Amino acid sequence: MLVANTYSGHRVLFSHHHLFLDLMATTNNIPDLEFEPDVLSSEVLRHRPVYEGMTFPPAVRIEALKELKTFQIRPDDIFIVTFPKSGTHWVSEIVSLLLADGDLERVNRRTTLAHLEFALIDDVGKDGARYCYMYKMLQNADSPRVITSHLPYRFLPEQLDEKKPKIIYVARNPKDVFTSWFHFRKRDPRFGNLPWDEYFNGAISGKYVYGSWFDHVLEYWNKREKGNVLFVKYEDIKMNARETVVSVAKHLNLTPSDDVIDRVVHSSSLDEMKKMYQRLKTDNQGPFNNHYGNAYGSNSFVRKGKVGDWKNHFSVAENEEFDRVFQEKMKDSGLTFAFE
Ligand code: PPS
Repeated sequence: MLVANTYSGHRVLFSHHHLFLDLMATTNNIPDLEFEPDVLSSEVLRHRPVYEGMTFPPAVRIEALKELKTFQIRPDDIFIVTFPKSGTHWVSEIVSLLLADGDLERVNRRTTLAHLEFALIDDVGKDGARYCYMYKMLQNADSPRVITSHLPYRFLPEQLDEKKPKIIYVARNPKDVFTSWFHFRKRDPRFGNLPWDEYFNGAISGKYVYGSWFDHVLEYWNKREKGNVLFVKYEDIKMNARETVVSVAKHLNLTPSDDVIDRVVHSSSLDEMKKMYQRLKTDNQGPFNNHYGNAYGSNSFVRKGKVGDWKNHFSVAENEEFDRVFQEKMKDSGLTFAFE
């Protein structure tokens, strides 16, 4: 087995997000990195795999999706599941801060840097890139593991039903999800410069990775009555972060003091998270911290953080079309969102 700190000097990258991770700094406390002996060609790395009717980012390999079904769940695992751009990093930070009693210095972001289904890939785009699966690293991680994923439920490990770990599903109004994603994609040259209107048509028809926003969100919405699933809305955190922090803590059977709650609310605000990612980059902390700093610049996962940014992109006609589709797909679900 090859351990992380034998890779000093290598550059490792998440191909989906095109994230460069320097493995130069100390790599203490990081689960073992076990790179596969075979290599990936640049062709594979451009390819978006399709599995059981769904398209995935290049860093998600079909064999991993198959193996994931038997991933061993621990009852104290905490899953954060989202459709992309819905607040994954925000809620990961809230959960991680709660686990660290609100102490920023003690926060463990090791397992939240990527999604369960992703592979770390070195030298993306070059023939001979090697890969190592996130879920294999998670197998060795300390408990409690905070595990993030964009997977629809049917792709998640089978043991979820039996072990019933806590799941937090984060949903965001889809107009802002697509707007956020549009900006994120713009930073990745492999997507080309897709103009907004073309992007909009693909997004509304569920053409991109992880499929239809509507299907994704409704699947988890319909599981919300199950005791282990907490359904959280991005806009609710924006409106009243404290209330969300309290309900997340309750869901995780944590009993933080008022002081801890205050610190969690403070440190998970947009401005504080921006500072935190910038600091991680400046401090050149281990690879898992550098993920944040090096991915598309220091503010990769903290951009505007607003409700209603879609208004800067949607035309009147697009908005009407979107509202029609939204009404149709969501009718009878009882699920509503704040759009501004
Ligand atoms: S990813 O790539 O799917 O994991 O992205 P994800 O983390 O789910 O979503 C990124 C968006 O979440 C916003 N964000 C926040 N908003 C408010 N407060 C805080 N603290 C916060 N942290 C992240 C981030 O800015 C992205 O949204 P946009 O609209 O692009 O700003």
